[in-house]
Amino acid sequence: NRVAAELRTALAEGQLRLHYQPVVTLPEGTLSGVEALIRWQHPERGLIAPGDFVPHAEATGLIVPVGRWVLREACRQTAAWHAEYGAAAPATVSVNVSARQLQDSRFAAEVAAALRDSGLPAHRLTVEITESTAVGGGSTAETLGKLRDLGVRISLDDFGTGQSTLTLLAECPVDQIKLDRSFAPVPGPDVIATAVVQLARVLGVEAVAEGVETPEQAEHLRALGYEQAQGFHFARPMAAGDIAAAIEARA
Ligand code: G
Ligand code: G
Ligand code: MN
Ligand code: NA
Repeated sequence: NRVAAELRTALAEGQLRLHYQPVVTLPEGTLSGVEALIRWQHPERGLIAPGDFVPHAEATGLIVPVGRWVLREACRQTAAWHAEYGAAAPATVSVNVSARQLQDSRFAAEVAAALRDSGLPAHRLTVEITESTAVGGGSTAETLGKLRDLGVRISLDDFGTGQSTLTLLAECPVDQIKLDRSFAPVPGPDVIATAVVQLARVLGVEAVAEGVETPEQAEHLRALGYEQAQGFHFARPMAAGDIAAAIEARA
């Protein structure tokens, strides 16, 4: 179809971009990592958000080459920040991956190649999966095991919204849980926010609160025990150059 053809052109002609949203520590607000988020700089339609093309890419299988580009670009950029800024650079980069990518038996080898070619140490890469990604079948479980063997970190995204997340945690060890942004509002359903941070502590994994938009939400989540957060209150997703400017402003 037309979108698929245009996406192939986008890949071939370099129209895809990555923006990076800071993840910060609570309560300090220090940069602890970034999440890479794809955009499409379309020649006629301007900057297109992932929600408007990632589903097409998934449906057509183009998410496999698109995701390969995302991974390589995120690793390259993060290695470059480390070369330039050392310890002031974001410690980790998180990359969202789709079920189709994890089902591809070549995925772990592609991750290994992206790390090797960029020089980024494996522990600086976090792969974000959702519940639906992780129960995708195929060689998914095997792939996740291979990624952990490489030393890549796994984060369970949008946590708290699914149906079988607890089963999943038992079967697939992760390094981080991201509380879905629907649980950030105060007053809100903080039974879930409380349970998730306690679960993370019991499992010995990091807990990140997402979608934090106000100082009240940040303080509330910190008081519950969240040690990291992400959201418009701290910073919006931004171009790589703006991340560099933010690092330089603090240095
Ligand atoms: O920026 P926005 O809120 O429109 O993002 C919508 C969704 O797109 C999010 O759930 C995010 O995880 C997903 N997304 C962003 N970048 C990527 C990417 O590089 N690959 C995949 N598979 N999903 C992405
Ligand atoms: O599904 P995932 O968690 O990967 O989605 C990340 C998306 O959430 C990004 O597209 C980002 O733009 C969006 N996002 C980040 N911070 C906030 C926030 O504080 N509020 C809202 N509503 N969306 C946010
Ligand atoms: Mn995510
Ligand atoms: Na999320």
